[in-house]
Amino acid sequence: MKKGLTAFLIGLFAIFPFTVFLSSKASAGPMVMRVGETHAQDYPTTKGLYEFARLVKERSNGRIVIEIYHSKQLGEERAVIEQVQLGAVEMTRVSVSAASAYVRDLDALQLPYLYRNSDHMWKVLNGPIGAEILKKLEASNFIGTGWFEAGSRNFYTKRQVKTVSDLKGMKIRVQQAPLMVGMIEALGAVAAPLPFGEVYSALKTGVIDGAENNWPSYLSTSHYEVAKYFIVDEHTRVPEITLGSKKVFDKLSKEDRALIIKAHQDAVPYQIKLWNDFEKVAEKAVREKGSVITEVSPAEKKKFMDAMKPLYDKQPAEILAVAKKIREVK
Ligand code: BDP
Repeated sequence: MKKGLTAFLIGLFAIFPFTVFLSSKASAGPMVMRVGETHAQDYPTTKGLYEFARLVKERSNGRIVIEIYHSKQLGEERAVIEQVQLGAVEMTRVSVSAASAYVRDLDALQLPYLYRNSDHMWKVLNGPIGAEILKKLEASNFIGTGWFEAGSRNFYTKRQVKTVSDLKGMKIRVQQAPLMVGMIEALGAVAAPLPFGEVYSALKTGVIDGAENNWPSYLSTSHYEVAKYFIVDEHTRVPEITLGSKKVFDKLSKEDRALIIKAHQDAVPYQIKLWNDFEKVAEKAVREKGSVITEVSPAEKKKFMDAMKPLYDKQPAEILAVAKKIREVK
């Protein structure tokens, strides 16, 4: 018995330093930050995140590792945003629309027919207006680490839409964001705010008559199979945003925080390039697969724009003030 105890104690002392070594090694291991992403692994936005992760790893000498959970592995956007807000998930890349349900200041960046083109949007995002809006996210427990390109959005439907009045009474899926619901109502259509992953079956079963998105998403989700009429009305340009959890970021050193934000910024030109290339590929692909594409004349586009006026009229003064500043950016 005594012998046994001695052997046990010797054994314990023998492994003690080893366990201490192991546990100290574990705490000195890389800091892992998970990023939720709704799109597939090969989608341009997901590839932008991989570039961001590569830069973070390289610049932190492997101390910070960004892991990308693509294809909704962590859940639909709204659910992951809530996890990030609570600090249960470190980061997520979402559409500004999805995030706007939590931070209404973001509405100023997604109003219909706001930007002249992508360059104009990037001047705004990279300038003081973008910086100020990122700062405002902190009050809601988010750290905005940066933006990505997502082109412009268009309607696609199960029966052909050629004019703005054809949309009247149609049930159209939008993102779960008050501004987007308002946009559909301004067109005299019925808004169906649904998670992204539910749109295919809702179109297929006829629960909705249409949806709206950019060319890449129309292709990647196979929505073109169940809503073959696409109208190039370009009603809104909604940037993507990567959100970090303030609870998590507050534990980082100032330097590491800056390193992450800079790495995201430096991944942007790569993501934009991939985006622009894939937008063309996606457009060509859906045309070849039989989608019927309706171009919009300048006169008809003006009607789309005019239809959005009641939506603008409903916006709070602060949002309209930012929209005005955005329009003034040359
Ligand atoms: C895509 C965005 C994605 C959104 C989706 C949607 O990249 O983040 O979830 O639209 O409509 O363009 O929900």
